[in-house]
Amino acid sequence: MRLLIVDDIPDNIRVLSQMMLCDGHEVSVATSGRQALKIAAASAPDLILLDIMMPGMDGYQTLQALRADPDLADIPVIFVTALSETEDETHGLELGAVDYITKPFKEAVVRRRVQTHLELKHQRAQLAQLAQLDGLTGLPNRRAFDRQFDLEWRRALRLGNALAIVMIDVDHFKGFNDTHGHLSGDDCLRRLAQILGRGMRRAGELAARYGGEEFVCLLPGIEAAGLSQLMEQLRVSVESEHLPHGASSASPWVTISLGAALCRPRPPMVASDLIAAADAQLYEAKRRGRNQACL
Ligand code: GH3
Ligand code: MG
Ligand code: MG
Ligand code: MG
Repeated sequence: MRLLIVDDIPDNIRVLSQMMLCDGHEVSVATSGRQALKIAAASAPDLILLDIMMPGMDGYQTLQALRADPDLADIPVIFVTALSETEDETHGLELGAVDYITKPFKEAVVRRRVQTHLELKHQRAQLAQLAQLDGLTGLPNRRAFDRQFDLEWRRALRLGNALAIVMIDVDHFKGFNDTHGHLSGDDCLRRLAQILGRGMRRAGELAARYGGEEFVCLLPGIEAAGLSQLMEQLRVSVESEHLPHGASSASPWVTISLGAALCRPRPPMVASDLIAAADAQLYEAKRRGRNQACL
């Protein structure tokens, strides 16, 4: 794990660095608040050990500046300081420090506390990642899609770029479940997720599970011809897996219907308009007999 040690007194830095290096951590150091902010931005440390009394920007101000920067706000900070009054400590904790250690400190205790906060940081990162994934298929989930869609929508609005989404629904999936059972249905969804995930080739393209047996693809910067081609590729790659269906009017195999919408976002359009348009096209693909794409 990467640690940033911030203290204006080189001897203090040396003592802390040696302890942390002994525990196998990577260490970078800063001797002022300003320098700490620069290094934190450049090296994204997992934890910061921060002195309070420093000339110029003190530790409290440094922590406030970290909290104000969305890229740095989540880095846990432990104050390591000679200030031992109750008010100093509560102030530091109120500002958002995860811990407060007073000098002179006991080495073993500092090492243990650092270890604890690094573990917590690691667990938080794992949870944050899990919260973005669909448990069945491993694809990004609806929450991840919504977030990415919002980002891409605003980017397209700003730059005048095209943005497309494709809504995908498995044909007669209720019949599939009734015929093969829900566990086979789950396997089928996993296979489809793999195929759709592999179909995303360009940077920024995303396939997600939208819910139930519905998937969605987010395609920034794509043009109509490329979009039609991609949808046909996805449709064919699913059908040619030859997953036996047995209860579909569309094909002996498992198939999907696709509906797409593409636009260059501009006011007063909103992101949900694109979803609604793709949904309407999906409905049309179903109406025309399924196993096809509409744009
Ligand atoms: P259509 O071609 O019109 O889309 O017909 P359909 O039967 O696929 O449509 P409908 O929405 O009636 O049924 C969707 C089915 O998908 C019903 C539900 O049991 C099944 N389903 C949704 N999520 C899951 C899942 O996670 N696992 C399994 N096995 N089935 C699911
Ligand atoms: Mg100091
Ligand atoms: Mg459905
Ligand atoms: Mg369906």
